[in-house]
Amino acid sequence: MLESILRDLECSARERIAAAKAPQYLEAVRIEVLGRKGTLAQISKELGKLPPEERARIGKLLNSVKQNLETALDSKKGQFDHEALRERLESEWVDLTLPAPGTRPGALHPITRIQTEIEDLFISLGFAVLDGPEVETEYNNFDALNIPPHHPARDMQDTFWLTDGHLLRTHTSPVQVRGMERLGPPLRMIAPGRVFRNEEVDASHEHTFYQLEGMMIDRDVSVAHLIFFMKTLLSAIFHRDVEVRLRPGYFPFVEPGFELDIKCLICGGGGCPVCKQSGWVELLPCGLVHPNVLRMSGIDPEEWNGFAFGLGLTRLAMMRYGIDDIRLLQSGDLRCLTQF
Ligand code: FA5
Repeated sequence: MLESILRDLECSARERIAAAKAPQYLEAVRIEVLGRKGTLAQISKELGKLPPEERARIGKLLNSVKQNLETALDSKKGQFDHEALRERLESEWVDLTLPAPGTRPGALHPITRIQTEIEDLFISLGFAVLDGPEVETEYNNFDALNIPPHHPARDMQDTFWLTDGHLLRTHTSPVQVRGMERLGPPLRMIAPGRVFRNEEVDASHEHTFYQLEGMMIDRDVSVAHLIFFMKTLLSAIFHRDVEVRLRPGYFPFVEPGFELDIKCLICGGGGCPVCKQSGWVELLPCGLVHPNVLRMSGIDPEEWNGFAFGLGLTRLAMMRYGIDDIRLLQSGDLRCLTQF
């Protein structure tokens, strides 16, 4: 009688274990069948009433049912644990090769974009793109450009001097000197780069900004060539007609010298802090290269002449993109930069 009860018990408990959908069902079976007050515990109380051989046989059977059910419970629990782990791994799986959520792809800085466009244009016109150091000699930055010591033109460009007598270049014009000395005539070159001036910062003046120097040395170069290249440059940048004015400008390294101004595209010429209420922005000083400058770089001015210009690249970026404060361009403020 106890034997068939035990076998039925094992059978039905096994069925319940096999059918369990969650760990709590297993726990219910464990308490009900194997617990201290469970069915097996109650059956084992009945053992004492049996004759000795029967007691030993049923006792053995009871132990084996208990062990079988414990094994079945453990194995089913193992299945649940495995399943839970798999689900967790699936839900927490991270593909480390994917871009992090919320990051935006980078883009070229507006100044870099304009610089690249101008480089492409001048390369297509047969110009070389030259580079020069930001820490320059006094000779290349001033003397070789016909600005000897104590020349008043030095005051036009407040200079950051280094303790060893070098300086942070105040313009990209020293790259002209390097180009003439290294490559000689005929020469077509541009030189974009960062320059530094110890001056008060406002909406249109930075202490660190970008220029793009240009120079062409050949035979019989005239102001007409200069104007042609400047017009080609501006229409390639603005893709539309922009109003410009050419007025005499003084730079010791050119003769004649000009200032090419552009009608302020921030205010349309009405007056604003960028153009200092004048309606015009100084953008592109230029002129025919002074014979002294050619001579100092070992070029015979009787045979060669040329033009040079020094474009304010940072200001050009302001005009092109309608940026009304130069300080925004190098502020690193993503609210500004992500608009381009
Ligand atoms: C020069 O630097 C000359 N080397 C340019 C030149 C080259 C003239 C070759 C003739 C022949 P200037 O100091 O004017 O010139 O500066 C040139 C341009 O740089 C200006 O027209 C302006 O657009 C820009 N610029 C000058 N100062 C600043 C500043 N503080 N912040 C931003 N842009 C400036």
